[in-house]
Parts: sequence; C-alpha cells; structure tokens
Amino acid sequence: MNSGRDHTACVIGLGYIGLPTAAIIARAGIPTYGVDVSEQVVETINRGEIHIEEVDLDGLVRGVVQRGLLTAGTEIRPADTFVLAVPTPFEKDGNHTPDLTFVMDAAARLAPVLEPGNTVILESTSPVGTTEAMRDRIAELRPDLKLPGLGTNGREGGTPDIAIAYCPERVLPGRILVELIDNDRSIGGITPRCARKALAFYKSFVRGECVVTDARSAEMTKLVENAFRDVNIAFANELSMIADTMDLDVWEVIRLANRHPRVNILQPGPGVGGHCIAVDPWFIVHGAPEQSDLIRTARERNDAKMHHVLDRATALCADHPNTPVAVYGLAFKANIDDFRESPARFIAARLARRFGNRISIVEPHATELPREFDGTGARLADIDHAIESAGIHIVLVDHDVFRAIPAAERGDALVYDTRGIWRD
Ligand code: SAJ
Repeated sequence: MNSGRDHTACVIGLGYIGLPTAAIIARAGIPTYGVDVSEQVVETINRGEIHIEEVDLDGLVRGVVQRGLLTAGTEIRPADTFVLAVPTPFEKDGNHTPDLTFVMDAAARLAPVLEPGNTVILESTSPVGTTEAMRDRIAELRPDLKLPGLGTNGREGGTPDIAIAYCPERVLPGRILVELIDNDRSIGGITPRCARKALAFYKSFVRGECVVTDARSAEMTKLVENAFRDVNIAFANELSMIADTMDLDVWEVIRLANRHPRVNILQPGPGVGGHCIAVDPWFIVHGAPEQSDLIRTARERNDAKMHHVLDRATALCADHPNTPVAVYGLAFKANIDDFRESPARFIAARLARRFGNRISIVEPHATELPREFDGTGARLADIDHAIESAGIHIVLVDHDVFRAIPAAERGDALVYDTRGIWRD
C-alpha cells in the first residue's frame, strides 16, 4: 500500500481504541477522517482536544489535527480503508448474549459509500463469524459490489471489489499509544487476498509483527487472549479464597510457587474489572456453551471474588462499630483513572451505603465521588487524612501511591489488603 497522500482512511467509532488508532494512522501521514455518532466528541476532536484520558494522546491528537491529517465528523465519507472500532456490548437479556447492533449499523452506514478497491477492517472485539456477518450485511445493501468469500456472487470469477478483514487490537489502557505500534497484530482476511490488503495497511504504522490468518481465527484469537487471562486470574482469586479459609498468606504462597521455572501465577484482587477481560470470555461461552465449562466457571469465580471481598470487608467494619474506615481505590486497576466496570467501585459503594459517614474513599484519580455515593455520607479523602484518621484500612486498588505508604504510618490500624501491597 502506498502510505502517501493518495491513500485515505476512515475510522468509525472514536472511543478508547478508535481515537488513538485514528491519530496513529494520521501520524503515519495518511489523511484520516474519524466518525462518531456524538456531535460533542466530533467537535472536541476537531478543536484538537480529546474526550478520553490516555497517556500522551492529547499531544498526538493536537498535532495531527493542526497538521490537517485528522478531521472528524458524524457521517461516514468515502476513503480507501475503513476501520471499524465500535462497541460490542451484551444484550440486556441477562444471558451475556453479544449485541452486534453497533457493528451492523456501522456496516449499513458504510455500505453506500463503498467503492471498488476499498478495504474494510473490523477491529471491535467480536464473536466468531461477525466479520462474515458484516460482509453479508454489506452484500445485501450493495448487490452491485463483488464481496470476498461469496463465490462469484452471480458473476463470473474475478477479483472481489472490496477486501474485508478482522484485525483485533490488544493494547493495554495506559500504554495504548506504545502498544498500538509495538504489539504484534493478527490480520485475519475473509480471503488471503483480503489479509494481504489489510496487512499492507497495518504495515504503514505498526512496528510489531503482523501475522496473517483468516478472519474467524483472528476473531477467536482476541477472545482467547482475554479468556486466558481471566482463567489465570480466577486461579489466583480462587487460591486467595482457599488461603483465607486456611489462614494462609496467599501472596507468600504465590511468590514461592512462582520460583518454579514453569509456574507463573497471577495476582489475586477484588475481582476482575474493565471492559474486556470480564466481557470477552462470555463471547466464547455463548458460541459453544456445552464445551466452555472452564471459561464460564472462571468468569463466575472472578465475580464471586468480588462478593467474597465485600462480605469480608462488611464483617470487618461491622465487628468494629464506630471505627472510621478508609477505602483505597475506585479504579478497575492500578494507576489509571477509569472507574467503569470496577469491582473496587462496586465494593466501595456497597460499604458506603451500609456504613455511611464512617467511610472515607481515597482515590487520587477522582475529583468527586461517582453518583451512587450521593446521600451515603461517605466522602472523598486525601491519603494523609485517611491514614491519620482511619482505624480500618481496606485496600481495593494497587495504585503506586498506596503501595508507597510505609507500615509505620499505618500504625496498629486494622488492614484488609485485597491486593497484597502492604505485606511488610
Ligand atoms: N487483574 C488481577 N490480577 C492480575 C492481573 C489483572 O486481578 O494479576 C485484574 C485487574 O485489576 C483488572 C482486570 O484484571 O481489574 C483486567 O486488567 P488487565 O490489566 O489484566 O487487563 P485490561 O482489561 O486492562 O486489558 C486487557 C489486556 N488483555 C490481556 O492482557 C490478555 C489487553 O492487552 C487487551 O487489549 C484488553 O484487555 C482489551 O482491550 O481486550
């Protein structure tokens, strides 16, 4: 692919993945147009500003907008390569059924602007078969185009007009800009030719190795990566619950076990949060419910850990009436300001509702408490105040600033440390 001015990209969905991706493509010199349904998001980006927090993203977006390489709008426009980075949540049926509405809607809005020679890439985490379903939706709306993997589509042989591929991202929040460039990528074409076209596109801004495969394998790879991590965290969380009943220090046991050359146990915590690891394994379970016992059980164990922590924290507070309690952390993991889908936030809010003004929440990444704390009497406190005033400390997030609190400062207060950061 020619990454010069004659090639253009259109990124659909300007969220946590779409915006950084659009900015990186633009920085590679490819004029990029970003599309989002939110007018506010579009206006913010066109001013050179950002609506999400991510390390170094502000400067990057400002730069590419100023240079005219990134613009945003609410309507899809013609381009050479389209990248779809829209959400794939669950349906609201309580059964963890994948909701593909955003992908299919984006495909339907994209179909009218497609021209022969275009490449369409789905990046959203998706159940196996979604890329083909997206292709089928486009085929319905554009019978004039020859799409890949559909035989001759009523015509004689020849090369498909459009290339379609699935290429998942695998970036870690807080390191998105680095990992977008340095991580290896799976490039899954509906046909090998589709993979080749998508490969050429990613090669223009990815330094990691781009490994070519088929679309269904690439879809499953993404789900498997996060299910692998979920199962391994579930193992650590289950160990921690076993250790609690046996009165063992789980971190000591893990530290020792991990000295085995082929053992690498992850860290227990108050449950698994975020928008990926707690969600994606269900896409596998939904696709093969009879065969995915282990993956489903791991999910359930990680959710159970959150309730286990809540029960123990509640008992600790109830057993020591009138003792002020400091709860450390609301984020879904260390050193980020993302409080969505966070077990810490769930546990803290339940404690606040039960114990009211005894509870101080310490969260350096928050300027105010989320709405569910309204009326509970709980308040946001700084670290110094919490350490000096609380008789019970409950650690839910392993932010570095919490890790750095020396044992001497905590005195003889009671500690429930779900992250194992205060073991000194
Ligand atoms: N956690 C533990 N113990 C651990 C590791 C993590 O309790 O030893 C918890 C964290 O506290 C957090 C949750 O798991 O609540 C998820 O955190 P994470 O750092 O494992 O992952 P995410 O959700 O930030 O990002 C994951 C990554 N996937 C893998 O590492 C396989 C990332 O590479 C993916 O791109 C991302 O999901 C995604 O978008 O799918």
